[in-house]
Amino acid sequence: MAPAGPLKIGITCYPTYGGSGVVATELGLELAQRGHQIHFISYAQPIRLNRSVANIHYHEVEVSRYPLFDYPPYDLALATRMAEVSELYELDLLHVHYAIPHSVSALLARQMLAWGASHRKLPFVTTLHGTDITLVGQDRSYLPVTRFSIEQSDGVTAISHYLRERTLREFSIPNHIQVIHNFVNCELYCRDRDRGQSRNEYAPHGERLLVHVSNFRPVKRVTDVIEIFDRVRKQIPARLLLMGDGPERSPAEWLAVQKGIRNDVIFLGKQEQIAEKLAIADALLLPSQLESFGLAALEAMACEVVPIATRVGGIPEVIEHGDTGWLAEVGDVDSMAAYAIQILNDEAALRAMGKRCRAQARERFSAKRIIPQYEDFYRQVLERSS
Ligand code: GMT
Repeated sequence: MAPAGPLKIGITCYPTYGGSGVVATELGLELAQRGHQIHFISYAQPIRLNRSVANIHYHEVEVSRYPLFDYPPYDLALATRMAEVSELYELDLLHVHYAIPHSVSALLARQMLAWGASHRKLPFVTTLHGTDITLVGQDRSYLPVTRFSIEQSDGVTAISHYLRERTLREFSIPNHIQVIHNFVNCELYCRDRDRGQSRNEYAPHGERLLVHVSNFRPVKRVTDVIEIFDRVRKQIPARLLLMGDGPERSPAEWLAVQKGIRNDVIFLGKQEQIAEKLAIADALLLPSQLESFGLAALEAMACEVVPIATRVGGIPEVIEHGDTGWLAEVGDVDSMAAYAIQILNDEAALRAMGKRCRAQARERFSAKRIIPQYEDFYRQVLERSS
């Protein structure tokens, strides 16, 4: 029987700036607010866990360094800590975000506890986020172990229908995969000018403000962001804010210099409080090669910021072309610029679309709507495993 009241859940994720870590952390915070006991188990404190909150606990995974270990075995240290924390705090289940290597560690932890003196049951849920399937999982050196650990999971969720279909197709796994879309906290992500950074600081002469948020990996096509902005900038006074950092930042900076628009392109680096900056923008540029969901677009939409993105992966599940943003083919910077110019030139249409974006975020992707889906899913998993 699944426990009737609050659950004790261990959450593991990449604690740095990736979208999966953000989703895992926000999920933990939302669950804690609903009275569940949440135990984060990771090598560093998740970045958005920057305040002390009731019902949240953090357990750091220490990885021993030894001269023999050219590659310190984090996966094993994680499995050990998962088993230890589960036993000490009597966890009901583990929820791992991003299959590699977290679901392998969870599988080991489950085996260790089942084998141990207490014969404890420790079911685990794996949430697939994207590159764990679409890029990393396709690498032959990871594929068999990733497929195995997904198959062995007691429950599997995917953040979009696109990712679910692709996983079933390319991994040929027999599991049921439940789609639970990503969510946004609409109280935090909103167009609240008093709380936010002043728009004047970035757009002192009433320029339009465009924004991009990512980890600046090649899949994000950050140089396309600059190309789009350059075209927009030729037609209307505008400035561009870029949040995040990664390998494509330097090529993007150089392109902005070459185009002669360096002064209107502001690289802010990694930001902890992106809601405040999103809340002052007009449009978001997300010209990615692939997005299984596109959390940045959803967070922008909650702030009434119109997303202009590529028609790839799970993005069409989030943005309705022409109604709550604009979609174009990968690399079609001319079309994306044309959409931006059209909407930014029409204040009434921009604000009306912004309102529809927020309505869509609230109605389909709010934390209030999505978190109960996870709670139900946990209880189903616990029922099945009892
Ligand atoms: O690739 C990234 O942007 C990071 C990656 C992650 O797992 O940290 O993001 C994936 O998960 C996000 C949260 O669920 C999704 O919003 C992103 O679309 C997805 N990225 C890709 O599919 C490329």
